[in-house]
Amino acid sequence: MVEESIPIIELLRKEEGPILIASHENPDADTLGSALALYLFLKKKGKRVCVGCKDEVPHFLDFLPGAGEVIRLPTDQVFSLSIVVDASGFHRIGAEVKTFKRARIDHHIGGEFYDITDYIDPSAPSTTALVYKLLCSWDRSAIDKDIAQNLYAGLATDTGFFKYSNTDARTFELAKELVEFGAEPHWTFVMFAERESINKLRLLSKVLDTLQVYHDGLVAGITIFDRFFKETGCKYADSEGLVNYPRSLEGVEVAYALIEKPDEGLWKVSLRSKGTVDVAKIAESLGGGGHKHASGCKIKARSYEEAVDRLITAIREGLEKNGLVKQAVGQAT
Ligand SMILES: [Mn+2]
Repeated sequence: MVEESIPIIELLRKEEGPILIASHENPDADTLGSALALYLFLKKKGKRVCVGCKDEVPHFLDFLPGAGEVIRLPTDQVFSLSIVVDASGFHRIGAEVKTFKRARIDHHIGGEFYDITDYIDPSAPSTTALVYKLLCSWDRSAIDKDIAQNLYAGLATDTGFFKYSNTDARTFELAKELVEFGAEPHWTFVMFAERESINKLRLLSKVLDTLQVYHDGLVAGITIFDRFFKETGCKYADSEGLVNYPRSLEGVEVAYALIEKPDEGLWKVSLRSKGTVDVAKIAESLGGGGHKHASGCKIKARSYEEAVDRLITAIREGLEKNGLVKQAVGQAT
């Protein structure tokens, strides 16, 4: 294997001041797995390092090695260098970070750039895949079971447990190496798939009742009203992954989940594509972003009807671009 030079390694090697590794808000396994793996590695290298997240570590991620060491953001501490992982920029941390230098490690297209030391590769299946490359180039011998487990969790979940279109031979090669370092595939799956609470299943039941289908079954979506959380005792983090239910319908090209956030006066949207339609472009047209097959945005609207209307209009434009539906008569081109 040819070792590529990764500039952020030199930056980290020289860094003597306190370092913060930050996940994005409402963390998933890729952002938190990346942050924890890098944090555990840097600790071994004798660095002064913290791992931070705006939110409390959610139940579904509490098994990640080192999860108990995550500090809540914001904090009064001033950092010399802060790195945001698996996010398009520092705004995705959702909390203020006091820092002299900033850097980003990510596999999203676009986003903010802070310095040439940013390590961004949209072809990577997960951010943990990039962190793994970074750690291998720096010091393979310092990768242990806990680090590998964090990296594997991000890789497994960002590929839908090796089912999504970002899964290829390199993904399995990477998974194999992480398993050789001690990551446990079965245990990881059990931790993610077989620890649901009764509250979460009650939430699912309410959410499935909201299923809507548009454009002859090409589009399907669900809505998670804020009252559902109150009625079931669920938290916002429990909405993670629910978009996969409308996605599972036969014939669907674009699936969405619309989540009411009355505290912010907006609706949060998760979009998924089964392959043809680029949902990153749809999200971008609404001020968001993401990948071709998974993206998100926020819609400011006074009512549910207005939010759905704007979302379905944007999705329709995406379908038109791919020739899946005819352009409406009289519509501007
Ligand atoms: Mn990711």
